Amino acid sequence: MVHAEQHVIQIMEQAGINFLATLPCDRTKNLLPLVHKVFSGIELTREEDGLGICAGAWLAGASPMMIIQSTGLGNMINGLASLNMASAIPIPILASFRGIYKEGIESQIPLGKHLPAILKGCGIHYSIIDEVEKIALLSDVIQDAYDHCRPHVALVSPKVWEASSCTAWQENPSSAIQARPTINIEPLSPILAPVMTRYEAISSLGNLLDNQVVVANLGVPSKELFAACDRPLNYYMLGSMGLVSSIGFGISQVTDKKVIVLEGDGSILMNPNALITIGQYQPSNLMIIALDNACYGSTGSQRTYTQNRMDLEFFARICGFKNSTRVHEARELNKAIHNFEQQGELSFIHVVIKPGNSSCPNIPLNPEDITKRFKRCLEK
Ligand SMILES: Cc1ncc(C[n+]2csc(CCOP(=O)(O)OP(=O)(O)O)c2C)c(N)n1
Repeated sequence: MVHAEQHVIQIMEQAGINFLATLPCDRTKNLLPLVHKVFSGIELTREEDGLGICAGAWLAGASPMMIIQSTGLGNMINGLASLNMASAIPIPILASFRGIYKEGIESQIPLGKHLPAILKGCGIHYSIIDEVEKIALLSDVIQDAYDHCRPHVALVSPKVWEASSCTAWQENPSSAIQARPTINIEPLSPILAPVMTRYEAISSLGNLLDNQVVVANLGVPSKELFAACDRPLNYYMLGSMGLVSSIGFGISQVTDKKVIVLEGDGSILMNPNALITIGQYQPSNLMIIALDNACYGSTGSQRTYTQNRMDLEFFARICGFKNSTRVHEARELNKAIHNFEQQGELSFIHVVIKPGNSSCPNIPLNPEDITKRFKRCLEK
């Protein structure tokens, strides 16, 4: 007899899924080891991060899907709306629907009870799979997400797995009992007073770009990149603050091209999970350029914590970016990028810059057009 878990895998295979992002729920603990054997993918540390990673993978030509706990949807609403819906990026999501069926954890109940109404209110499509006989609906969920380039959530009740005799999770003993490697950090160079503006740093990139992908942080950084050197291989992020490195990472998992991410300090501090996950996977074609003006430059230059104690290069190092450097001038920045081109190793460049925005106009393209133009060019 085919378990519910095997049935889900068959549906995913038939639908052409080839990239996965997951975060565990107790109720999917038998499904997870099985799907990770069949599909390549990423084990997440926060669900919203998965939206960025899957969006990047899709932009580069993959067919991603997410498997999460329904509580994670609470962490994803902004990403679903301002990235997937605004830019017409598909994502089918299997969410283990907690808080509604034989729930033993009281804290699951308030969100679970209201989740369908929350999704409906946000215009996010969902389907409820509350019986094992309804698993085939997952196929429609995946097809709808891809046909209409939008998110579609399958809320899968714990009842669906109840009768399954699958015990896959027990076959995977945790390796946590083994000794773990210690991380030694070499002393880092000092953070000096900034001399360059963000626009000067971004403009200096222009001459170095050939067929690399560039993904730019939301707000003024995207506008400045557009003004300095617009090209179809630039992806301008217009919402989903914190997901720029996640998108770049997702792209790097599917393309052989070099991927450059223009990060911001506020953005990294909003989603440090992105660097944590990237450090685990060590994509050799990814470079993150962190443009650190120690403030939320795009919204009025309110200070961020990089002004004091929070050293982004140090943080990147402990996340696993062995190849990192700190620069203050355009000449050093260009040299660091050149080194990345030569070495082909996961890299992090901490660029210490002055606050201040140039007076660039808005990008005259809507999110959907930016997405279409970029995807077409990347898939060529
Ligand atoms: C979830 C969310 N919170 C707040 C904002 C408002 N916002 C837009 S850009 C931005 C500042 C980004 O700062 P940083 O990443 O350091 O880039 P900078 O503009 O300084 O280059 C903020 C707070 C938002 N768009 N989304």
